[in-house]
Amino acid sequence: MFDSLTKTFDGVRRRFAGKSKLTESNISEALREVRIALLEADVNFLVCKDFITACRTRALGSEVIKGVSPGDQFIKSIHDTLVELMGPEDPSIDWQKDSPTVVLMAGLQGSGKTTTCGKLAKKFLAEGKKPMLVAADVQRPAAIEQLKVLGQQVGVPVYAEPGESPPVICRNALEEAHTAGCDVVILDTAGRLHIDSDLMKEVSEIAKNTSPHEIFLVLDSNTGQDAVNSAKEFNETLELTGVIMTKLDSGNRGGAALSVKKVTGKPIKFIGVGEKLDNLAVFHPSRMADRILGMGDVVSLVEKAQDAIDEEDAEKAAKQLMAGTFTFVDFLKMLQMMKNMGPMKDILKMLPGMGANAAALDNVDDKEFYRSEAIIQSMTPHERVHPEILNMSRRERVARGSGVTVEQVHNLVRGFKQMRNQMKDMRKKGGMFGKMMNPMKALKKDQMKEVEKLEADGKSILGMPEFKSMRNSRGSRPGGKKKKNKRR
Ligand SMILES: Nc1nc2c(ncn2[C@@H]2O[C@H](COP(=O)(O)OP(=O)(O)O)[C@@H](O)[C@H]2O)c(=O)[nH]1
Ligand SMILES: [Mg+2]
Repeated sequence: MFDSLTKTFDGVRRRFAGKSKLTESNISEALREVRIALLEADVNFLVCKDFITACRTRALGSEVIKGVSPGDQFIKSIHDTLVELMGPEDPSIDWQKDSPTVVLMAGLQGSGKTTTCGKLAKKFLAEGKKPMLVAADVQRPAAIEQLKVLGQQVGVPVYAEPGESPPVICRNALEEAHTAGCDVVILDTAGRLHIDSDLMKEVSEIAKNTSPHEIFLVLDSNTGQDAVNSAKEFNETLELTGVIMTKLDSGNRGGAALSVKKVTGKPIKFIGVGEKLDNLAVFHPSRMADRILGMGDVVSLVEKAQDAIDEEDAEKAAKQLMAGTFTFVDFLKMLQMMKNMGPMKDILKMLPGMGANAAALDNVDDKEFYRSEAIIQSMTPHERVHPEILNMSRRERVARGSGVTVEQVHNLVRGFKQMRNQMKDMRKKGGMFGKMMNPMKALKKDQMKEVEKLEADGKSILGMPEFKSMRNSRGSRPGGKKKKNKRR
């Protein structure tokens, strides 16, 4: 959906590689690119203008956070501005206690009204409500049939009265709902290809006859500016209570999702993410912003990492790992830091590109971490620092002490040694360890290149970008720590 926007943001982030801080001029440059991308994604130009201004203010005013690079900081500003623009989150429904709750669905033809009626009925049913669907689109006989099929699939009654006018049908349906004991009535109205006065008259009359508690405008997110313009017109005629954006699973002009709240002042309540009946989701502005920025949940991951990991510890552990002086003492510390970040598979899922492998990630077992921890804790302090002395009888003792098999102790020691041996490789690629230690940093290939360049110039001692930015943020001199960690 947001492919081109996502690409731009990625490029903008790279653009900051090598810059030591956010300045008025590099922010302006980056924002110029963002503006073009937003307009191309069909974001309303007034919305775009305000957005850029808000981003600039936020980026300029953002505090320098230790260990966070200017590019990340800029993206975080964009993220927060996006959330502000699209939010707040509001999936509430004005449920009635004594009479059926009436939900009116309005929108252009083909926007997804009928489908969304079915989806809502399914959702409400699952929440313990008794929904009724009402076929108030009498323009096309097929429309009534379509709703009936959906009603059957969901298992809810569909009220239809062929030959009657929609406002009358809807009023009669409310009475029928009373009698049938239904507590939520969803009115599926007709749409035109374009807004015309007949359509508006009909839908306002339905509203007058039924006093809906919710009036949802259904918008096809692929129609970009048109969606926003029609939203404006519907909003002027009807007392909209919310918007449902459909087809967010397809197309690439997602700009409407960014503009509609600002233009109408009405929240996006739900989103349609497919043709199936359960492809309806609550709209989360923050998740949407993550998606637009194309970073999985990397923003929250960074926040999480910053809370959980003591940077000094992380830096020290990783330095030792690089220098080959990494011991089980450090390994234990690392396991504990990772544990603080939450379940491993949740962490991994947040990394860009990992979400798609969610099923595979379910096999990641946190017990493994606890087991490793127990094994290390059963080692003597001397063994932890000198793993090479772990002979068979020592391993047997450790196994007994930690309640595992000797085989499991072997595995841990083997894994630990492999990890040390793979250092050279990690040094080149940033590696998984780097990602754990400081996820966002390790993902930035451009920064890696830059570090490699520095190294080639003899200016950097550590191959992982996170140290560079950490060091920079502390103001220490590049190259000042060369060969500090000598082999013992
Ligand atoms: N991919 C996708 N298709 C959708 C979504 N919602 C509706 N559609 C499709 O859009 C078309 C028009 O939907 P319909 O409910 O008949 O629109 P209406 O004219 O407003 O009632 C149908 O082919 C639906 O299957 C969605 O969220 N994603
Ligand atoms: Mg329809």
